[in-house]
Amino acid sequence: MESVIVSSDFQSKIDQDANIEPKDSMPDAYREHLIRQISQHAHSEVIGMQPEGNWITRAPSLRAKQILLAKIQDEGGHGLYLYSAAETLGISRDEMIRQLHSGKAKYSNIFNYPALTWADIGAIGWLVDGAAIVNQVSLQRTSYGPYARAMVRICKEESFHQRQGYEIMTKMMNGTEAQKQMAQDAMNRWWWPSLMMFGPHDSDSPHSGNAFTWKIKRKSNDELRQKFIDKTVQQAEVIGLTIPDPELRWNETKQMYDHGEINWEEFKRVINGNGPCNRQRMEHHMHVHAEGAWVREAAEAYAKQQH
Ligand code: FAQ
Repeated sequence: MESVIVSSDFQSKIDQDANIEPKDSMPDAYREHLIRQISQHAHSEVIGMQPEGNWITRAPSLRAKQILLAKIQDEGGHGLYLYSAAETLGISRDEMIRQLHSGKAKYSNIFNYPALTWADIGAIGWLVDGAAIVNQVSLQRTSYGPYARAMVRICKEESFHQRQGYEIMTKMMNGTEAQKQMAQDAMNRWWWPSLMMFGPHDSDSPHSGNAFTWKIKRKSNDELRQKFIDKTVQQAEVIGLTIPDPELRWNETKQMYDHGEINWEEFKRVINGNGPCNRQRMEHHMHVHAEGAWVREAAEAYAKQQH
C-alpha cells in the first residue's frame, strides 16, 4: 500500500529536514503561504525584466547587449520555473496572473524604480541580483521540494548576473569623471531600495513565525539583509564607490556593519502600489499579456490535438 503522510507527520518531516513534496499531505495554511510567496517571487522575476529590457536597444556595445539579453531571458526563465513550482500546489497560472493584475499579489518593491542610465544596469545586476542571491541561497534549503530545487538552478544563473553588474560598475569607475559620477549616482539611488528587498524588520514581519516553524525561511529578513550589507560594502570599497549611508560603520565587537535606518514609509508606499513606476509596470504587463493571448490559445489547441 502506498504510504500516505498524515497531517501529524507533516511537522515531524519538517523537523527532520525532509522535503515536503507536491503529493504529500500538508496543512492548508502551509500551502497558502507557499502559493503567496512563490507566486510573488515569480511575478518579481517577470516584472523585473522591464527596467532592464528598457536598455537592450541602448547597450553601449554588442558584447554588453548580448550579455544583457541573456540575463533578461534568464529572469523570464526563473519566472517560469517558479510559476511551475507554484502550480504543483494547486493554483493555475491564470489565477496567479489575475491576482497580480488585481493587486492581490505583490511583487518585489525594487522593480518599481526606473533605470535611468546605463550605470543603473550595473547597479541592478550587482545590487539587486546580489541581494536576490543572498536570499535565494538560503531558500535552496526551504522545506518545499519543488521550490528548493528551482532555487538551486536560479542561484547559479544569478551569480553570473551579479558579476556582470559588478563588471559594468568596475568599468565605469575606471572611466571618465562623468562615468564615475554616473556609477555613484546609480549606487545612491539603488542602495536603500535593495536593502528593502529583504522585507520588514523581523519584529514587523507577520509571515516569519510560520515561515520558521515550517522551515520555509531558514534565515530571517534582518539576518539576510546584514549578510548582504557586509558582503557588498567591501565590494564597493574595492572599486571606489561610496555607500550612501552616513551611519554605516564597522562594528568590531559584532564583526559586522552597523547601518542607518531604512525608510519604511517609502517601502510601504511602494509595495502598496504608489512607487515611481508601479502603474507603468502593471500597465505594460497587462498590455503584453493581452497581446500574447493568441500564443496561449495556439499552445492549448496544439496540446489538445496531441491527446
Ligand atoms: N517587496 O512577513 P513578511 C530578483 C511584503 S527576485 C514587496 O516579511 P515574507 C531577481 C510581503 O509579501 C526578487 N513586498 O513576508 C531579479 C508581505 O505582504 P503580503 C524577489 C514585500 O514573505 C533580479 C509583507 O510585506 N525575491 O530580484 C517585500 O515572510 C534582477 C510582510 O512581509 C523573492 O521574492 C518586498 N521586498 O518575507 C529579477 C524571494 N518584502 O504577501 C530581475 C522570495 C516583504 O502579506 C532582475 N521571497 N514584502 O501581502 C521571500 O524570501 C519573502 O517573501 C520575503 C518577504 C523575504 C521577500
